[in-house]
Amino acid sequence: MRFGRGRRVFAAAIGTILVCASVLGFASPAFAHNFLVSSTPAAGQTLTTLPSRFIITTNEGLLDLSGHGAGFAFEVEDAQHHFYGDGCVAVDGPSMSIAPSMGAAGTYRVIWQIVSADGHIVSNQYSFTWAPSGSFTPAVGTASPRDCGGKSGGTAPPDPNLGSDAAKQPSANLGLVLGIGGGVVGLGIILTVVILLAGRRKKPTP
Ligand SMILES: [Cu+2]
Repeated sequence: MRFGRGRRVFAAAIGTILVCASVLGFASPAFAHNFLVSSTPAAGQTLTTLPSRFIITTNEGLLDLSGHGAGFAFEVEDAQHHFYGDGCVAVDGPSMSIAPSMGAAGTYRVIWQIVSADGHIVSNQYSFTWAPSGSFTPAVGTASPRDCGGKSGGTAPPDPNLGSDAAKQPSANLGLVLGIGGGVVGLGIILTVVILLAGRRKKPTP
């Protein structure tokens, strides 16, 4: 059976679209990382009293495979680089929280790390101001952040439901996403050329 040039081009285009769609469709869930929706204390907030918990809330359920926050971290650091709290992270649905502990009034930084729904680790940080109203006894900070006796922090255990590569990947950045997107487009172009050349070669010689 012989295809006309128009049909070959059409077939090549359809093939390219199918390949790109399948690769993109497979790759995109790997980049659906949880993102911060709200927090206590909030970024830039001036905190005057201690809430019952410090909380980081993300857009969807977190992946706490160990059941005790392995891979999760919620560090509170003062301007002198002292850390507060025991580092024991409680994970509940889209949120993680710690028992609050604060030192003297001043500027503080929260450094947080979560395990996304897809098994990837995402981390970020923000600052807030601590200005306790009334009487407050400052806690004593530690030189390095506590990790709840080794239970929290570190890397997340690999998810048996995920491919081993996916579970070990660090958080994706825009460069990686663009790189893969570029690779997919490049693959599509190569595939189109190959199909067109193959079609041309099959042409019977006069
Ligand atoms: Cu991911």
